[in-house]
Amino acid sequence: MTRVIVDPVTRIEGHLKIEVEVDANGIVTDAWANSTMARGLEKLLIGRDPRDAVYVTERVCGVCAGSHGWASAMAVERAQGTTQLPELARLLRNLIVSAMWLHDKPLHFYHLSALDYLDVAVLANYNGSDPYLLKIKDLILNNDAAPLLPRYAPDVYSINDLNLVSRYVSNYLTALLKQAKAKKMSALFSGKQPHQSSIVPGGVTQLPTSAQISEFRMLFQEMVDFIDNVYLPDVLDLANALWDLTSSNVGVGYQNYLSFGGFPEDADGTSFALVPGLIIDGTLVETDPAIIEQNINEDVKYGYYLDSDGGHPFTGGQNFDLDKAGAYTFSKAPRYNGNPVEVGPLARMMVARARGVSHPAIQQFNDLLNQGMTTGAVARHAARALEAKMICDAMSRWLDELETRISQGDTEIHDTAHWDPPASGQGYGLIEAPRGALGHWCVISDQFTANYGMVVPTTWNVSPRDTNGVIGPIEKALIGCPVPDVNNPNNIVRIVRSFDPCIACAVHIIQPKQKKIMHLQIQ
Ligand code: NFE
Repeated sequence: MTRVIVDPVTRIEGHLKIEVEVDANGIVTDAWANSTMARGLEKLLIGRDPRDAVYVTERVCGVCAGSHGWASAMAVERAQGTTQLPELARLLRNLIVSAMWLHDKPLHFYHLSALDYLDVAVLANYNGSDPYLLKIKDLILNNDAAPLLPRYAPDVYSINDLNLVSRYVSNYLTALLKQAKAKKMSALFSGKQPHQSSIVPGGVTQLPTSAQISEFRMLFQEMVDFIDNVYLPDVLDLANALWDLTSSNVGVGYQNYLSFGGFPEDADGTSFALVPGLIIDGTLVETDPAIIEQNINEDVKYGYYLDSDGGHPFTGGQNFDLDKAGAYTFSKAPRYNGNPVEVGPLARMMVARARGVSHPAIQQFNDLLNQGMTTGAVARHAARALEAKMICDAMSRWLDELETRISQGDTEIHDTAHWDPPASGQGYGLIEAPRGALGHWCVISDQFTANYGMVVPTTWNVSPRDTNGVIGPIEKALIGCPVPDVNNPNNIVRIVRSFDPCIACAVHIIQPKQKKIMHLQIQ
């Protein structure tokens, strides 16, 4: 048995340490996911006005900030007893947040994971005329090409075809420019990005002008062209090139998948562009988010928390026990009725399939499964990319509807009756963030926040063992992973990054007076 440690897992958000045991045949037999930061963010909210939570929780992350703001606004709205919003508010929330999904998806593929599969050093032989690729060739020849070069030596799965590598690296650079455009789309309707300032309890604060809508539409069209003609073909061609990787079961995890439902399609938020549902052991067992919510608990046996911090998110806490015996991570272990559950694009795709949702992207995903693609690392990339098509189609509809409503004289973007929180009560907000199911839980007492809970997508995926010894989804996906060379555990980082973990979201940190909480040794 050999212990292999990857610490930190780079090219993700935040600090994650992965530890695995590899047997004599080069196969992973056990795994531990260790989130090396703590999140004290919820504590900041206690004693504050519940409406502050929209803007405080957004600061958890620079990528899915609007999703947190929205979940937080929903929690306060539900505490008021409403899920009804003005139609324009629904459409604008959908567009503000979905534009950030268009920013997020290429970011993950090109900048956080495609390089896992490429031998970028072959660009030293580049003979074309693209000035950017020539610049990168220069950097490679001068040994100065980080972060483009992979962390570990290329292996049998690494693509070293010069044409393919040139294409992906060139599009890596293009994607940087496109991301800025997607972010601008979101900022046009929300004041600014990455931390939007329009979504508040009761609706949104900004009705866009016709000039802003036109600019949004123009940028949207550019993003659709990029997704159709560059991003999607790049992801699917990579998936095909890596068919061996898929058929060898690399990264297949639990067949448990959860979606809370994303982007409401009606005013009371009961039908969704991305449908809700829960699959356990491959079977769809529930479709009602309100029932799913009641059966979520966080286990803290292996997290650095007081035992009393576990349980349902309405009653959980954030009190650290850094000397707890057996603990190895700052992540709690969310469970549905005791089951670890994968969340994210693959989970949404599996739920949509199980619910019989009809869309060409789902059909294409089905075709890939029928051709033998397993639900592992490459399937997560394929699902994430194909979902972009579903989002673009929905955005096109929302944009048309927004323009039609405004042209008919509708200006109602906020319901002031739902601005003031109740003196006491509690509510939850469940949505889909890019990385999966996101929930906020808010308890209000004497007009102020008495407790606040956030169970974010990465907390589900990166969760540790629970009281029953059941390992978390990423830990599970690592079991069986081939590691032919323990000094170059490429497949481990490929699997982990296919989940697109964001540790900043999962386990944020506060360091009062810069007091050192942990010392990290970079290996
Ligand atoms: Ni920091 Fe996030 C998303 C949320 S994390 S990116 O998507 O919520 O899991």
